[in-house]
Parts: sequence; C-alpha cells; structure tokens
Amino acid sequence: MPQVAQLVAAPAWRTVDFISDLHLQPSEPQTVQAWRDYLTRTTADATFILGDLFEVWVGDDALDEPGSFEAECTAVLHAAAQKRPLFFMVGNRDFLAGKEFLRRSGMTGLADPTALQWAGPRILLSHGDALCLDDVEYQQFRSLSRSAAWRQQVLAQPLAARRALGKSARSESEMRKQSGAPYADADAAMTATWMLAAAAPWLIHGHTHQPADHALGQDRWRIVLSDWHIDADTQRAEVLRVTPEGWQRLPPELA
Ligand SMILES: [Mn+2]
Repeated sequence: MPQVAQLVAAPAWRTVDFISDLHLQPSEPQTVQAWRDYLTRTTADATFILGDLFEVWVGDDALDEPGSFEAECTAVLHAAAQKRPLFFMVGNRDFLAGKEFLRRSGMTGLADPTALQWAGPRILLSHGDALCLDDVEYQQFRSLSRSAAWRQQVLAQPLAARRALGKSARSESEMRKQSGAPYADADAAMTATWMLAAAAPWLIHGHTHQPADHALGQDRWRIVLSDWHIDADTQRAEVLRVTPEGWQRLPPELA
C-alpha cells in the first residue's frame, strides 16, 4: 500500500473536473483541439488531470525544442492555469514528466494516490495502473521505471534516442492492443485496501479505458474516467464533473 498524500480543496470550490487518458499526440489533432477548447472554456473551479495526458513523454528537455508538440501543449496548460488551478498526476505513459514541466505549465503535481478533501465525500485519486495487479509484466516494469536510477539512466540518453525509444514502446503497445489481449482491471481487494487506508468512500481513476460507475456498497464508489479518442471511429471523450450534489459525465464541449 503506497502512502496516501492529502490535498485540501479551497473552500470556495463547488465544481471540480477530472480528466485522464487523453494520450495527446500530434497524429490525433481533433483530440488535441477538443482538449484545448475544453481547458479554454471550462467554468470549473479546478481541473484535475489524472495521468496519460500525453501518449508519451520523453523528458522535460523536449520543452526546449522550438515548436515541439510538448512545448505547444504546455503553453495551453499555462494559459489555462492562469484562470483556475490545474493539478497533474503522471500516468504510465507520461511518468517522465518532471518538475520543469510542472513549472512551465503552471500545474501542481500530485502524488499517486492522493486523497482530496473538499465539500463532499473524501475522494481518493489515482491514475489506476498501480491497482491493475493482474498485469504482472507491467507491474514489474512499473517498479523498475519509477526508481531514481532508472530515470537517471534514461534521461542521460540524447533526446533523439529517447524519442525513438518512445516510438518503439508505442508500436509495441499498439501491437498488443490489436492482438486482443484482455486489459487488466483494478484489483477489487487492493482497491478496497486503498480506499479504507485513505478513509475515502470514492475512488476516481483512469488508465483502464473502461469508463463506468462501480457501486461498491455502503455508498462507496469506484468511478472510472473515460479516455479521449476523438480521431478514432469510436469517438469518445468525457469530463467527469463533481459538485456537492454528485457527479456527471459531460461531453467536453458542454463542460
Ligand atoms: Mn494509463
């Protein structure tokens, strides 16, 4: 069980949005545009981005490349963060996003998991990958890749080499997707352990691309965020909006 970080909401917050798994990449311009429009227009008091904002993040030094996709997206975030607080938790695709990215985007970084205390029920926030215990191979990679030594070793490689690495990792996962291998879901026992440890009746997470509201009994809920994939045939994108009255799933253009 990882340590649960704590975040106390500003008392004035009434409307809080949660998004994740946008997998932003230059080859999916409609998804990028919908995300940009949402951030520019939303009336939420705060927006939480719970991981896999980017399809891949190869290091914060990508921001120094003039006109890079990363720099462009970071400018969008920075503009949005002037209007309302933005929070960011890394996912399994963008876990190399670091302090410089946070500084330039104006976002506040969140540890995974973090418990949010606000006007409503306490909410545990996570990307969700750490809960998918059935994906044994991935869990091994996860513990390896989150070590300082691994990070250092990867970030010491030239940016071009890291971009190439990111590309091959992406095509590998694409092949796996097409092979029809079933996706792991959050482990029920581990989910219960986390929620109990955090004293949180709600868990909000992404990662699985299986958006749903799971009733866990006794008014406890596991609320799974949608991925954003507007360029695909199965167009989908969703903002989870939480108010003291409850939650709703909105198309981004209505949020
Ligand atoms: Mn993920």
